[in-house]
Amino acid sequence: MASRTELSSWQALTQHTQNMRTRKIKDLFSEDQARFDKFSLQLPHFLFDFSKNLITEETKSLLLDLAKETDVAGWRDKMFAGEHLNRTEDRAVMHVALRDKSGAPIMIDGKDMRPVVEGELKRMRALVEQVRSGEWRGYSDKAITDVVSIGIGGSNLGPLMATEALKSYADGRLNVHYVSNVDGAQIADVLDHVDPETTLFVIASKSFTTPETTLNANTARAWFLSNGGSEDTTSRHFIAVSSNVEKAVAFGVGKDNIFEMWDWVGGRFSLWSAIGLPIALQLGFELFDELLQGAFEMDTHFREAPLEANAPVLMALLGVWNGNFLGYRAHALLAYDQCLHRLPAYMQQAEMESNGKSVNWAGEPLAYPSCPLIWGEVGINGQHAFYQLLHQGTDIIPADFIGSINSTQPVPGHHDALMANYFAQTEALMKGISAEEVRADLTAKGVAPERIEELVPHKVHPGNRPTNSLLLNKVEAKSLGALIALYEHKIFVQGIIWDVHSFDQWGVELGKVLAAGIEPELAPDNEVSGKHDASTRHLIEYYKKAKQQ
Ligand code: G6Q
Repeated sequence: MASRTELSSWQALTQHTQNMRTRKIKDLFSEDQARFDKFSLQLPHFLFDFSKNLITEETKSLLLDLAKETDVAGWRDKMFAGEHLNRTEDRAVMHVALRDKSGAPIMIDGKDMRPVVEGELKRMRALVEQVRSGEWRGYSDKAITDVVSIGIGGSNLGPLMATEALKSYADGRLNVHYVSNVDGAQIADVLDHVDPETTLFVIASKSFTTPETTLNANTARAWFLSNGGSEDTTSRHFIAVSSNVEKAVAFGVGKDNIFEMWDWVGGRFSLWSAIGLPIALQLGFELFDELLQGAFEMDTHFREAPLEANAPVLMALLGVWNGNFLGYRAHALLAYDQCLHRLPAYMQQAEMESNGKSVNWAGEPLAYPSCPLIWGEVGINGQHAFYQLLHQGTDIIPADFIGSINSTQPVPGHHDALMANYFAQTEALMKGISAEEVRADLTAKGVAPERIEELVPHKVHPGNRPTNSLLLNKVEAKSLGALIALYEHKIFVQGIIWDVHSFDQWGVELGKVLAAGIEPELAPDNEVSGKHDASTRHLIEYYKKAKQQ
């Protein structure tokens, strides 16, 4: 297949970039009073404004040509039809099936999976109700008060992000804690704050072979057994979510306590499955179901809206425009809502693990960059930290600004103060401050002319820095579901355009095996392998020696 760079739409965009490089976004606004209407979309739970990008109607039309030439719509339909788009692992990519409320059959590998998916949701509901109502009892017949979710990566980031985002809706019936790091400090801290008699552990691991999770799960079980628990009562305190039932049983979780997930759900797309149990336990099943409902609404939009009014498609194309044609190699996610404080970490994984690839479907090196560096923070904190670089640094970093009209926890005077910054920053990043404006300002302040000339270059803000604004009505289960699904589909579309396999993660698999080889070498009596490079060998030896002193 021809490289993407040989497509006529790609070449037309390359050509078009030459004209656009000299343009200023702020001038595009002065030239077209209808710009906001042309470049924004009203979606069920939020407004998506992309007018502060360096684009014209011609840019949009050329980008849509690229989407058509790469057959984004055709590939989208193949994903929804259950084709094996995860080619290197030979699997379907069907996280959308987990939230499909249409009632239609969900065909995967020739089988209707709807009864299976709904059956598992039913089991989740039953468990959540039992635990939250107090019917589920611990070994000393007390009701559960705390849930400790043990899992890492895709089995942690989604549920953690969502429980943080929605915690203002929790009734406080259960406290949910997360353990992901193999650093014992994390599990030790959590175990210090829970009571073995009233704690339910959820071991979340699709493979059930992830060393970090296995070690944490073993530590949790040992702690349980040495604090009043027994083998006979383990089933009241340990449940598992996995596609590897055999391994979960071998660990000691009873079959009835194992919730299934399937190989057609990628880890980073799995919060909609039983991996989302901690979310449901904290919020109740109804709210978890609303999360699914919100995602389903976005799935429907992605499937049905024409490409020119399709939010995930447009968002993906804007990312391609900024990254591949304008050459901006990083993208920031800035959440102006405290409850979304884990969203950047979640999206870092979703985007970079999916599209951080350097060969195409045919296995050939890409002739263009794929996923940019994705990073971010809670916006207002970032303003007092790294926004300096966003405004005046040598790199231009496009950003998504995510804010809400209504706060989940209104405190008089706070929300408008927060949102004033949300609005101000995108305006400032676009407009910048010219030398003339700096001069006029300093002159009005009575600064001496020589001093003014000294200061001008330092106070100029070049502007022309692109941003998207996502304005939610409020962070609620449905809007959060829709927001996450928006990004999931953006990732899908970008993967198609970049011609990369978005649904495998061989770079993560490598990490899973490497440490296993080194760990035995850390034991005092064991040799450090001569196969290591000199740096790694010296570091290991230094560590071992220092530890023994
Ligand atoms: C996600 C990745 C990765 C995975 C973790 C945990 O897409 O594959 O982050 O989720 O490595 O894997 P397990 O769920 O198998 O423990």
